[in-house]
Amino acid sequence: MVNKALSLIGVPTDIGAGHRGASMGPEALRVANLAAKLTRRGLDVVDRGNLQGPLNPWQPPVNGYRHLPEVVAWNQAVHEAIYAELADGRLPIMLGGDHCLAIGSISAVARHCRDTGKTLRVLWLDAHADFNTAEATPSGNIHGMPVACLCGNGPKELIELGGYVPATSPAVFRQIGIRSVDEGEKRLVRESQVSIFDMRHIDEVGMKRTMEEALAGIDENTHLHISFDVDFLDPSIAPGVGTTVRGGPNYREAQLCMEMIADTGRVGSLDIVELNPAFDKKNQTARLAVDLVESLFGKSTLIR
Ligand SMILES: [Mn+2]
Repeated sequence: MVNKALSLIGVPTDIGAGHRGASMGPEALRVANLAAKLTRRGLDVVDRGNLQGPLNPWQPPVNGYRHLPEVVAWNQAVHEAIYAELADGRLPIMLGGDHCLAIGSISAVARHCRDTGKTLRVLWLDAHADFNTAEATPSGNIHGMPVACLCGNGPKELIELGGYVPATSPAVFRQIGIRSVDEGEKRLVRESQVSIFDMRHIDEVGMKRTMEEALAGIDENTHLHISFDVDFLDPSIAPGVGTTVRGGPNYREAQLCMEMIADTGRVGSLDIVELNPAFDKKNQTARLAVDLVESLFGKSTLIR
């Protein structure tokens, strides 16, 4: 049975991204009525407002990282906020913000799982593997590095953020929808043996079997964290992201993905990241994200 007490936490920053604008994501999700739509599903939703942190100084990389001190500050705030909600028995939904913020959120979820003896499983819905390092990154943008950092491969300040190194391991991740991996990153992904269901896999076996595989082994002790990068979706339906990559899941595939996750009843925390209203058309991508999140919390055509 999924936790019915939800807390929305806005994190208005694009500090780890290569384009400005994801800082407007939390407000776009609110404008698209996220809280009211979840409340209508019978959930107890509290909007905690926005976290605060440093402005984006828009500087070039230093030693392979852009804005590292600012990324650390934002992620510390995220870690504390998410950990507090989980400790309070609530289900946190982080409204990003760019994907570097998953370092703070997932390190907090991993810490909560250690506290409570739960088994963590992370579903990483994304066009990108986000497994870059300072050596492999073409840009220095830390939103391309969160999975590596969470697995202990990154700058000390970020890998130590949750007080436990590494915060988690490649074995907890299932990456779905991947279709853009940088050259150096390909080797890192392979060496880590992180489980990736790329678009070719989805093309070959379909979304249904892909999700059965990604969800295999989940039991009543599993804490399921969903890290939903909106660029997971095909850009024809979701133009409001900074880094579009064509050939993503279509509307029906995305719905099936969310519905099958909902069916497990094990969702314990969620990130919604990389929504960029500066690239969107009349907030359509925010509305689509809200629609999919409703399905993630059990909206379906029929009573099942
Ligand atoms: Mn991402």
